[in-house]
Amino acid sequence: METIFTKIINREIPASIVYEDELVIAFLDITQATMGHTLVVTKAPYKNLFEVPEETLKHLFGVVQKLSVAIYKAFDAKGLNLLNNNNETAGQTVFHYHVHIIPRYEKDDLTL
Ligand code: DGP
Repeated sequence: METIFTKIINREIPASIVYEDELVIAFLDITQATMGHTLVVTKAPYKNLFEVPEETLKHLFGVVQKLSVAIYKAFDAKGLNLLNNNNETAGQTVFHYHVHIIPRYEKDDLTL
């Protein structure tokens, strides 16, 4: 099923894309829970963790690590959260697999 993230992948709606390869894409989250908040998304529209093939997940987490290091340094963050919500019960709102990279700053007042 087509999601808002598929529209970003297909360049049907704009996003600040920071990385892309054949399997994944990364762009700034529209909410910017903190400065630099980024989503790493599978290009295929898997709904959640339970649907993602292991090889794709391994690749995605390699990208998550590299981007986390780059974002941490670029924004001079003091900490960093990775977050992945699976299903509505767990707070998922876009049903297209993604991992949040959320840089943390002193006194940023974010509660996860
Ligand atoms: P989750 O609740 O884990 O499913 O997170 C979905 C995130 O997607 C949420 O933090 C807001 C973000 N988001 C929703 N629509 C858009 C959009 O059109 N563009 C961008 N860049 N982010 C979006």
